[in-house]
Amino acid sequence: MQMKRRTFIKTASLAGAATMITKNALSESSTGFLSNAGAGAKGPIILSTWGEFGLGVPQAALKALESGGTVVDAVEEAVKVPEADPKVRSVGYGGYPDRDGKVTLDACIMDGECNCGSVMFLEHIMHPISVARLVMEKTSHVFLAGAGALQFALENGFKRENLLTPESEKDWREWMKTSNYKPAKVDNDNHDTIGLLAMDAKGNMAGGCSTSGMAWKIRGRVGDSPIIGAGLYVDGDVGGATSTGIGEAVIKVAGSFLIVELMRNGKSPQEACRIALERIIHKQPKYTEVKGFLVGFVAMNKEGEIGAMSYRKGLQYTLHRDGVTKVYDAEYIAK
Ligand code: SD4
Repeated sequence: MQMKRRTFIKTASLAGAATMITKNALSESSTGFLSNAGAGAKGPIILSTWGEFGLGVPQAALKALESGGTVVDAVEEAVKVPEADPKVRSVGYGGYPDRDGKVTLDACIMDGECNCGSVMFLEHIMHPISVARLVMEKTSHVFLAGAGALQFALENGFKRENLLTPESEKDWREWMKTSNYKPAKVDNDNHDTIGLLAMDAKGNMAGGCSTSGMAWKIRGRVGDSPIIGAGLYVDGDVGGATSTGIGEAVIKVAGSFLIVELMRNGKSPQEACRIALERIIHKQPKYTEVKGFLVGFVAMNKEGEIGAMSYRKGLQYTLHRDGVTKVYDAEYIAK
């Protein structure tokens, strides 16, 4: 069974002692993006899309920072958590395959100096975020795709693995009975990319994004997640943004770059997320007619203020700040 988002809302101390509270109780005080840390606030702050990936995500980032790692280490370690989790059917190992039954992965990573690396249409490698990091740090390129990305990973010591779990294969075979592919629809079957932004105690920022993309996608399809400027953008002078949902809609407006530029021009992260969503709908109103259409962004500026917003109700985000980790419901714009 795919792990259902919104099943549990969790809050935890920095030490990781988790307490469950009810969704309603949290929703009533769900003002994570409003109670900003204030000017000059510094990390560690860890902000990521969705709540279902669990507390292990921010904890992995914090552990990396506590043991002297960089903010890029923190991003990589955090993103590796859902990549390795077979219960997460939308990222890495256990992700749903394309319509031909092959798991193909997209990921990218970026730091505050605009160093970045990305892999797309990558097969057989459990941690695409680590390959993306290697592209960033060991090559003069930004994107590696498909067979070339796999070759690069294998040459650099990554293990070739079968990423299709029996559970995902079973669901794919079930889907094959009807082969009903609706790429504009996001639901519990085909979404939940991890997009993550981190700031360390000195205010250094980095971000990462990783996904198996839309379930049952056309073979070769690449979404927004590995596209620098669409699924992720970070500029340490300003802040960062990352996305989840229908990648095509995000690519069409260069969503994450747009949000960073709006913040550069004085918008708050929350305002910037809203404007980017409105831009999508303004340019592509057909999306409003698609049942279940969902695009969402999370953003953070260099002051440590955060934003999170989706087109439709349903996006959650996980925020670690001031020693506390909580899952929040994001605001949404659809009436
Ligand atoms: C994609 N944006 O491949 C990804 C999918 C996703 O939550 O985010 N799902 O288009």
